[in-house]
Amino acid sequence: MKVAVVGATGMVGEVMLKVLAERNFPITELLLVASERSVGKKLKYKNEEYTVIGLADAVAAKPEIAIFSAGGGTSLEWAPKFAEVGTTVIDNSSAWRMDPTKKLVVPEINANELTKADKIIANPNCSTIQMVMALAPLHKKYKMKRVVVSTYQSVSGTGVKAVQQLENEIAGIDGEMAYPYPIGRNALPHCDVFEDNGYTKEEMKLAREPQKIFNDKTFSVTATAVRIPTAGGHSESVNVEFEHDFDLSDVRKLLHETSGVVVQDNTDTNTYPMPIYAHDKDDVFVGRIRRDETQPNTLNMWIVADNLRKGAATNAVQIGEYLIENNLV
Ligand code: A2P
Ligand code: 11C
Repeated sequence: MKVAVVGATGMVGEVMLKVLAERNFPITELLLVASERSVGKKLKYKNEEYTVIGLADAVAAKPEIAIFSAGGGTSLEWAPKFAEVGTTVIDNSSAWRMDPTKKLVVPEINANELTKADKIIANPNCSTIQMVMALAPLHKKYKMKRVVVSTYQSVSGTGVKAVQQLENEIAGIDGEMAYPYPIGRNALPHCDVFEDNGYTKEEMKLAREPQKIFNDKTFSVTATAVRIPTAGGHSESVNVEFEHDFDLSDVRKLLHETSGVVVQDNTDTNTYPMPIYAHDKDDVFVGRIRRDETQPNTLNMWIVADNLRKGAATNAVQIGEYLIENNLV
């Protein structure tokens, strides 16, 4: 496969290259693409040096697959240009996610919807992906009615500037601020921008994207997204009300049997998921699984994943793998 990585110099781009190499993605030619600022820069992939090229040159090279992580504006403008020359674009930005003509894919859940005609495929938001990975097997059996989620999101979700802000604060250095307030020793109930309804864009992604991924509007999600001073890895406290009653041991069994989900749940040994241990892992970790004792058919759990891995790069690469395995590119 001739593969382009658009946004290769960025934080997700770097993880994308790592994941592609680790999984031995079948690459015959690799195009590393970034903004004009980075053209000519050298990057390494599997110990070989590559020169960064611009978007126009990448389109002219007609790659079979282009994995984008270069912001929504770049995706809106350039994904259609790649699609026009026959490239299948897997886009990690929010640009196409809610477009009814585009699929929003978590491979373990709905890759079977993909066809050869899908030339722009959207990768969901990081906090959505880890949540739906744990909800999918439970929804299938017990049917969700309502989900209440509160997130604890790392600064890496915001980008390099935010990681730098946290590091500067820890080192006691005055520097550029990515957030309107200090993030060290703080918690900001503010991820992404505010919308007119008083929710943030991140919270609305958590509300809207799962319905599209499950192709089901019979359940609803309400969210509060909070930025905390962790370097990497998002955590979520999730409360789910089901239509049918469940058995806790069956919930654990279903999660345990789900590929890509790891149950870490033993209060006797203080075993529960935490972001430092999810770092650099592709799995979604679930723990603190317990019944909500205040109302029937309702479950509480704690979900953690590396937001740059399964939340972004790994999910995108898995979509690419599915396309290849099923002759869809
Ligand atoms: P560059 O490094 O040249 O700015 P991050 O999310 O870590 O900020 O990374 C964003 C990625 O998207 C980087 O690789 C960045 O390239 C790339 N990018 C940003 N704007 C554009 C653009 N207009 N055209 C192409 N790539 C872009
Ligand atoms: C965050 N979820 O942690 C964001 C980052 O829509 O892909 C990814 C934004 C997106 O702030």
